[in-house]
Formats: sequence, structure tokens, C-alpha cells
Amino acid sequence: FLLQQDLGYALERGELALHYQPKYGAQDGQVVGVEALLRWQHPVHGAISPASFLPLAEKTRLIIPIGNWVIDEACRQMRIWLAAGHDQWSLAVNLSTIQLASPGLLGVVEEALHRHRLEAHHLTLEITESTAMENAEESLLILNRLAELGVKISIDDFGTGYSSLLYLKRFPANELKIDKGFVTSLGQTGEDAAIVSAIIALGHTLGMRIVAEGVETAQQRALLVRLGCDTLQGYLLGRPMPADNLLAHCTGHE
Ligand code: G
Ligand code: G
Ligand code: MN
Ligand code: NA
Repeated sequence: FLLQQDLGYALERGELALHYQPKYGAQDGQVVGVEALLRWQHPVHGAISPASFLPLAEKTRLIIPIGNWVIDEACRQMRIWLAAGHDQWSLAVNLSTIQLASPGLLGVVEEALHRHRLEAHHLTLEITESTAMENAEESLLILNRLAELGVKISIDDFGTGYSSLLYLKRFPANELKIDKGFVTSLGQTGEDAAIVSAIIALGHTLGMRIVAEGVETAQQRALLVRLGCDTLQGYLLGRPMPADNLLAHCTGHE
């Protein structure tokens, strides 16, 4: 199968790149971190979204070398932003289910932090609720080891999976990201506002900061701020962009 073969070569051919989307403090609009998002520029098919090739990358386990590259590349970039004075930022990397279950993950993370001279809190690992809950007991073990390193843990796409609140309570997570599905319809009915409000209360009770993703309108932003959301992310505030554009974008926001 052609795409599978192509994906195998994508790394060494330099076709993979990271874009970065800022996260903003809900109150002051200051950038508090940046999420790395993978892009594949295919020589024939053009830009391919990770949504289309991640399932294949997982099935073939190519996600391991690709994911290792993402971690290292994101840390390399974060070192540059640190040098530019952004030491209050945390750089977020998404992890897939296969990566979380891989025995090499801890070593890969430690090595990338060491190589690029980052403190562990400068790295956030985003794990979807579904991934975290799939083998919750094993997730708990690996998340605890990552948290012991000092890496921050974020539970992504929250509200779309089947959460055990008992495990959510035990996970050493610093951040809960409300899935954009809830944000999109915010303000249309009272229902979504009630759900978002409940998630915020739950997360705060468990000591987590709450991120709303997929913020596209000023109305959504205003409501999220009013409901007590800590951090906002979405096209309204900043799209995923190449690293080179990010600092110029941020000076407009600070
Ligand atoms: O940026 P975009 O909306 O195209 O991302 C689509 C999906 O791919 C999202 O669910 C996002 O979390 C995921 N994704 C983006 N980059 C990475 C990555 O580097 N690793 C993993 N595992 N998932 C990623
Ligand atoms: O699953 P995860 O949350 O990691 O994926 C984030 C995805 O959401 C990325 O593909 C990113 O490009 C996309 N995204 C970021 N902001 C917005 C937004 O405001 N609206 C929509 N529709 N997608 C967004
Ligand atoms: Mn994410
Ligand atoms: Na998400």
C-alpha cells in the first residue's frame, strides 16, 4: 500500500513538520504555552492531516519513530523560545495510545529534555481521555512516572471518551482540555454551557487548569471566560502556524 510505504520514508525525506498553536490565559490573553501539531507535506498528495495518517501510523507502529521525532523537534524549538525569554511557556506534545504504552517513552522524554537543556515543566504531554482510560491502570503507572520527572500532563479531548472519575481523580494531570465539540455549540442552547460549567467545576476540584479548545467566536470566548475557564485555544486567537511566525504573532498579543 503506497501511502504506508510513503509514511515509512516521510521522516528521513524531511516531509514531516510541526506547526504550533498558542494557548492563551483567559483573563489577560497572554500566551501561556504552545501546542505542537504534526503536518505531513506529501510530495504528490500535498498536505495530509494527522487525522488521516495517524491511524495508519499507529497500526504500523511508525508512530514510535515519528512520535520520538516530534518530541525531540518540539523540545529543540522550545529551547529557542526559552532563549528568547519565554521561560513561562510550556510546550505541549500530543501522544498516541501506542506511544503511551511503549516502554521506551520515559527514556525518549528524558533524553530530549537533557539534549535541549529543558526543565521538565517546560514540556506538557497531551493524552486524550480515550487513550488515558483505555488501559487506565497502566496509564496511571506511566503518567505517574512522567509526572515524577516533572513533566506536565494534560487530558485532551475531554468529554468525548468514557471517563472513570475514579481514575480521573488519580491521574497526576495538571490540565483538562474541554473538547471543541462542546465549545462549538456554546451559546446556542443552555445545555452546553451547563456541561462546560460542570467540567470546569470538576477539573478545578481535582486541581487542574481548564483549557477550552476550538474557540472560534468572540461570543464563545466571552462565555468561557465568564464560566471560569483558565486557558483558551482556537482559531479566534491563533491558528496553528510555523515556528517562524509564532514570535511575531505573540508580540501582537503581549
Ligand atoms: O492539527 P489537526 O487538527 O490536523 O490535528 C488532528 C489530530 O491529530 C488531533 O487529534 C491532534 O491531537 C492529532 N495530532 C496532531 N499532532 C500530533 C502528534 O504529533 N502526535 C499525535 N499522536 N497526534 C497528533
Ligand atoms: O485533538 P487535539 O485537540 O490535539 O487537536 C487539535 C486540533 O484542532 C488540531 O487539528 C487543530 O488544528 C484543530 N483546531 C485548533 N483550533 C481550532 C478551532 O478553533 N476550530 C477547529 N475547528 N479546529 C481547531
Ligand atoms: Mn491536543
Ligand atoms: Na483536543
